[in-house]
Amino acid sequence: TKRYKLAIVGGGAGGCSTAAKFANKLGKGRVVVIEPSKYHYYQAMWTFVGAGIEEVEHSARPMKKVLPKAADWIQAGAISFDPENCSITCSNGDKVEYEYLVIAMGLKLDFEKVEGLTDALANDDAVCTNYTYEHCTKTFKSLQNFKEGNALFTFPGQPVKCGGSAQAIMYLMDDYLRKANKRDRATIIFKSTAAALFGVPQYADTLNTLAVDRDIDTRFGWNLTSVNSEKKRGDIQWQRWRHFSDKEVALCFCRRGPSGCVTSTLCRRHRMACNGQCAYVRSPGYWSNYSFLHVVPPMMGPTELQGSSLAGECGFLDVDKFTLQHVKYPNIFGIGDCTNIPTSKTAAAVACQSGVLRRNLNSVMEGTNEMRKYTGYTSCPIVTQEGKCLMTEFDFEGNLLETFPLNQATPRFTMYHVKKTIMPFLYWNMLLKGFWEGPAFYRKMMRLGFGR
Ligand code: FAD
Ligand code: UQ1
Repeated sequence: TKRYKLAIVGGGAGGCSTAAKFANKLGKGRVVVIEPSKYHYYQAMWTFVGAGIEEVEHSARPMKKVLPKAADWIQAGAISFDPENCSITCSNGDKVEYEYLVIAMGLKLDFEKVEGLTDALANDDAVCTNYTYEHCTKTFKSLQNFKEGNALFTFPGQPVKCGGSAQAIMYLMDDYLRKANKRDRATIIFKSTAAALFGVPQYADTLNTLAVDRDIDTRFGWNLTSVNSEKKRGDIQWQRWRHFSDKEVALCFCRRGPSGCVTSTLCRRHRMACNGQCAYVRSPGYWSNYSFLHVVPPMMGPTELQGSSLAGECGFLDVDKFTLQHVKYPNIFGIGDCTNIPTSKTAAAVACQSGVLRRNLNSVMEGTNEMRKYTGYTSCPIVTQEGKCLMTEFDFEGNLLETFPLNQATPRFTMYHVKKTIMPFLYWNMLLKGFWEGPAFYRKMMRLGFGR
């Protein structure tokens, strides 16, 4: 058994930045990071890898290089938690006891939930996903191999990390096919469990217009349940996910047809005039075929938390969404994708949370209990073509928290530059080293201290 002042489970964006903040402060040998992976991944780059714009190797660095030297690293997974006795068992047999614990294990991709998907990803040239290091290079190959037919893009039920990536690769494929003079051979379809392209109306509006302009068909309320890659051109099965209430479809923009919402082209003029039916999509059956299929796998809370007193109902770490402190155990905090904080799961959210966590964990260690509150800040950059990006930024309520003094609801080259060049630098050199706690300071500065 090893004893530490602070144990951190996970060395991803959240774990690594937290370790950097506390390792020097608490001193050598007092902080441990429990993390099984040999490499740390900058996942936000995978969208570009899938589109053939970046090299996959640039998204990985050895874990040893990114974790702070002053912290110990146990290269193993945490397999069980005993929060009553402040101890953790690791997959290599080590037992760790802690005074304080930060859980930053990320989330699990649940490929098995879609029947046949694992097999199709391994064996069908037309099926791909940008959501793992191993698969994202295949996306570009599938794209290059595409000849004609349906190009389908899925979006599973929530929670989904960086939901914008599901459509970014679609816009990049559209762009690629146009440049290759092949766009007229493709029917591009976004088939989503959600009710709209985005949960924030200002951004959804831009994306809807864009989908109309670029002849992209959007179908809401559908969930991919199985992929049959044995058949020649592939068959996939869908499940009616759910019908949406009037309130939900207020965000959704109608496809006008003779009976309201049955045609497959979005109507720009009527997009606000939804009569509450537009989640009902006419379907020739529950099966469709594909010549290209980009899947966003279903996601779930870390398996090691399931059934423990740490997880909430949905299987994610049960923390207070404002303070990031565990609801039952005051010496435990959570950060990032593994938590049940109701905001869009992104590295941008992790950055902002890391500042709140630093202050609040310090307060608890010092016994002052002065707690800062997380606003829910998150940012999801949606690349809309090579050279253009929509930089979304918002809080728990969907209020905009935009950094730049421009209209961010317009896709811009400057924002593409931010996503492509500035973000990797910020991620590796600032966030992981504990120096980047989100753009709040710059946002306020740009507004000369006025506004949110
Ligand atoms: P992760 O960074 O995933 O780290 C979790 C760590 O926990 C991993 O290192 C893992 O090995 C470790 N772990 C797992 N199980 C255990 C265990 N049992 N014990 C110990 N350790 C364990 N975010 C943005 O802000 N902007 C973007 O543009 C963006 N684009 C994205 C594009 C794609 C394709 C994807 C997949 C994600 C994107 N994201 C983006 C989301 C972002 O990558 C995540 O939200 C972020 O990495 C979350 O950080 P985390 O620390 O919670 O989890
Ligand atoms: C961000 O802070 C961040 O973490 C480093 C990302 O991860 C890659 C992001 O994608 C974004 C958009 C932010 C937010 C920062 C700004 C300046 C909008």
